[in-house]
Amino acid sequence: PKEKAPFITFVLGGPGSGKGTQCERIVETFGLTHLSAGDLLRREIAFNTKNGAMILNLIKEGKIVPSEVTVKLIQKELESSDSRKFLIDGFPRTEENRVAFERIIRADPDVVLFFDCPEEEMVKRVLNRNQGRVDDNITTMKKRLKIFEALNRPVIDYYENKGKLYTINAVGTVDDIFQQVLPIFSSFEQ
Ligand code: UP5
Ligand code: MG
Repeated sequence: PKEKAPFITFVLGGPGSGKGTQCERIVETFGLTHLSAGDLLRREIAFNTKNGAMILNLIKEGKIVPSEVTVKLIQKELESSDSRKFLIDGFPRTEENRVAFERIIRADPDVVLFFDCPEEEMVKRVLNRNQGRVDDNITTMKKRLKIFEALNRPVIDYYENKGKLYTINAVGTVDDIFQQVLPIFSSFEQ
């Protein structure tokens, strides 16, 4: 008999909306395995793999890495993990990403979280982060916001129409925001 499909959550939201921060809280409380697409891509840059330089150039411009590359990195993590519950953070960013995931991984998300945050708040958070990310500067941040609005909105609308989207008001303290996230995962625990 075929193994039961994994429980997959996509975590969406603009740059600096708090995806990574909330994922850490979800991991602590519910034990899901966190896969950040951005972190997987930055790891390729750090290890100077064959796609590293190309990825760096795209991230500096806030542009989207080819779906094939990102999906393959996610696939490797899914397949090498013993976990059956995953948080996929910062992916899919485009309709093309979404379709590539469905084609290559042959799975659909069970839950899609959307951290809804005003642009001025996202800009403030990103510019205050100070962790040396090559894309945390005002010029790149403006590009990231533009690309988010243009390309991620259709993905959000797609999951809204499928009834899988949970929109979270991403303004407030980390705790306030997590209080909105808690009941979503509680409802999926048996
Ligand atoms: N912070 C968090 N919560 C806060 C709160 N409630 N109040 C005040 N401050 C709060 O948070 C950002 C900052 O805000 C942190 O300093 C945090 O302490 C503080 P974080 O949780 O890091 O937000 P997050 O949404 O994860 O922001 P991030 O910058 O990681 O989002 P992006 O979506 O921009 O970054 P990502 O790493 O996903 O992608 C980077 C780039 O990689 C993309 O621009 C793109 O070029 C490329 N990419 C692809 O091409 N394809 C992919 O599939 C994924 C990425
Ligand atoms: Mg992040």
